[in-house]
Amino acid sequence: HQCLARIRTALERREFVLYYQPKANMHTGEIFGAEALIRWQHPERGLLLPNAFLPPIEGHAVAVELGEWVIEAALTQLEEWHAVGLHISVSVNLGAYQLQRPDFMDCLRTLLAAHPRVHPSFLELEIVESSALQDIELVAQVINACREIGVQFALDDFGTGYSSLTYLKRLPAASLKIDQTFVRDMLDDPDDLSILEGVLGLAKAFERHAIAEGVETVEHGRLLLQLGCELAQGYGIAVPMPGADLLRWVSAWR
Ligand code: G
Ligand code: G
Ligand code: MN
Ligand code: NA
Repeated sequence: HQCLARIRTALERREFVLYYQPKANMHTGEIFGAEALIRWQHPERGLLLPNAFLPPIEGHAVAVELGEWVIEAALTQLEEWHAVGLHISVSVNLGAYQLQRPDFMDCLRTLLAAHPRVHPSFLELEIVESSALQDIELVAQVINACREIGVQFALDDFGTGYSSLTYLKRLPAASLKIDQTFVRDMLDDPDDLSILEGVLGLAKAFERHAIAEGVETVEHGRLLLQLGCELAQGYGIAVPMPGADLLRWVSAWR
């Protein structure tokens, strides 16, 4: 549990930062949002990716504190961007555990109230779909409560969890993020292309937005547009970058 204490110290020392990966509408060229991705600027080990420090703290109180810090930091960044005329939305990744805590809505409302200049509709919460949801009904209630105040939801890594279709059916999330594994190989692998087409059909039938992740090349983008998928995120558009770089990047885009 040295690890848990070290994370808490890192929070106090402000060693965490959010990187942002732009999301584009490939049809209009608009940058409509960005996904916040946490990094740890570790004084000895350098910039650490979430897989290096999130899994060991999952389910511990400090993970909740870190999750709250992420939402707080994203709202602060939104406030700054909106003040300079960059009216994009930000999505943050939420562990299933955090979402199912009884005080989650209170906590979210408190964070939003501290940032009155940001309309809640600019905040989106991504549920990492591969993490098991203990109580789907509770999560559905949380999504509905969020919808009432304007906060959006997306099912992340859609298609890779063991109960994607149940989640699609039971959770009223506005968007599906198509997992990058399907997108990456769709040009060469007919199975992945079929899955992609199937997910796009489901998104349409259930009236959800579909956003393709892992769009790495122009060819990927072109095929996605042919299939009717306009929204995309991936290295082919931009890699995740510090918040301070994003405004400049958006100005130079196209
Ligand atoms: O940015 P990167 O590719 O290293 O992210 C790896 C994984 O970490 C992704 O699956 C992403 O969902 C997750 N992740 C990134 N930032 C956060 C965060 O702030 N909170 C949680 N719970 N997961 C995150
Ligand atoms: O939350 P999620 O699991 O979707 O996190 C997205 C992760 O994928 C981030 O760690 C991000 O750095 C990474 N990523 C984003 N775009 C691309 C891409 O085009 N290719 C690959 N290989 N990884 C990407
Ligand atoms: Mn995500
Ligand atoms: Na994802």
